[in-house]
Amino acid sequence: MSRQTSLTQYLIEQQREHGHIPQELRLLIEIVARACKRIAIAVNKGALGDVLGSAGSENVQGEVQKKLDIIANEVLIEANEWGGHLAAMASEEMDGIYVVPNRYPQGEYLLLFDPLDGSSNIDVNVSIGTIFSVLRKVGHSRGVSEDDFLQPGKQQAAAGYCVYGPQSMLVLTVGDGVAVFTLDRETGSWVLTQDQIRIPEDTKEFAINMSNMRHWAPPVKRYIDECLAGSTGPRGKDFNMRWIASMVADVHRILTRGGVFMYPWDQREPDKPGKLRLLYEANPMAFLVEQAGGAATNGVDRIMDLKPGKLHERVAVALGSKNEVERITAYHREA
Ligand code: FBP
Ligand code: AFP
Repeated sequence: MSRQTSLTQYLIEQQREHGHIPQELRLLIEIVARACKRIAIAVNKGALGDVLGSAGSENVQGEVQKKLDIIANEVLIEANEWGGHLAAMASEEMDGIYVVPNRYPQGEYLLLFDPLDGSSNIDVNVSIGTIFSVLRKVGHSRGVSEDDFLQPGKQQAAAGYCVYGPQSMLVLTVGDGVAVFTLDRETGSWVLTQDQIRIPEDTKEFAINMSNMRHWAPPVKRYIDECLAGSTGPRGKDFNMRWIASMVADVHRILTRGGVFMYPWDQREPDKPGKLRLLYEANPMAFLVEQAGGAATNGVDRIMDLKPGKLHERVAVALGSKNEVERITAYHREA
């Protein structure tokens, strides 16, 4: 039997041989991965663990919280607060930042997460996930504030997601390509199953919520119209469409076989740049996609160059196969 590489081994090699990550970051990622394992177990139990359905509360963006949103948020906080590697955490499900309590040592890192992405899929047994991003606290000021989190995505030290689907998988970048780990339920280990994954530069597959078509801006409409025109249209090829409505699952497909994912601005809420959150969703996914050779923009600018103005900032997203994202971006610039 060939020897398997565990997440721990992979991270130790990244630390020791490649010098990519300090020990504190390695330990922090291991704790996040352990928390994701607990969330995976809760997701798998479903109704048997009484984790389905609404919690009867709303988050800061006015969205109804599911029980699993709250459970996953608590699991991530509990697992990470005592480790000594973090100064604070921020979550899509919490109004403000969560500063590591005084009873624990404070570290230099900041952890951001969407504890349970794809909430509308929880109760229908479709893939959902956890997305996370790690920043280093810059400057040596004592204490930590929301401002410390407002860094552009290009400053991320690590990012990843865990997808809870037919298999639970952890997809990670520490800035040295993208590695995929599959949860071995018998041994409880994250096992490396793919490394240095690459997104093909061209694709014939797009993912967008087509029911919003009439609300899109002209460049997005133009791009999708051209895809839909098929082999006799300007693109000269037939496109396929996929929309899982879990960003984690849609991005996972794109990392696996290419494609483009879009959640654009729409005219119903003209003052809102998009639906997805820059710090918890767009930045970590952009880091992964770029590390796999793809691209990620808000239609005009590279997502990871954007300077966040606030914690729960939203952003339009176009990411995936490089040549398609460049085409979408060019259409926006021409407009
Ligand atoms: P949540 O954070 O509320 O789960 O919203 C994010 C998300 O579920 C993405 O994962 C997904 O791509 C998108 O919303 C689906 O949106 P829609 O329901 O408009 O298709
Ligand atoms: P398979 O039997 O080849 O899996 O096809 C059935 C199916 O996957 C079904 O489950 C889906 O609803 C449908 O095909 C998807 O079809 P498109 O690929 O045309 O979207």
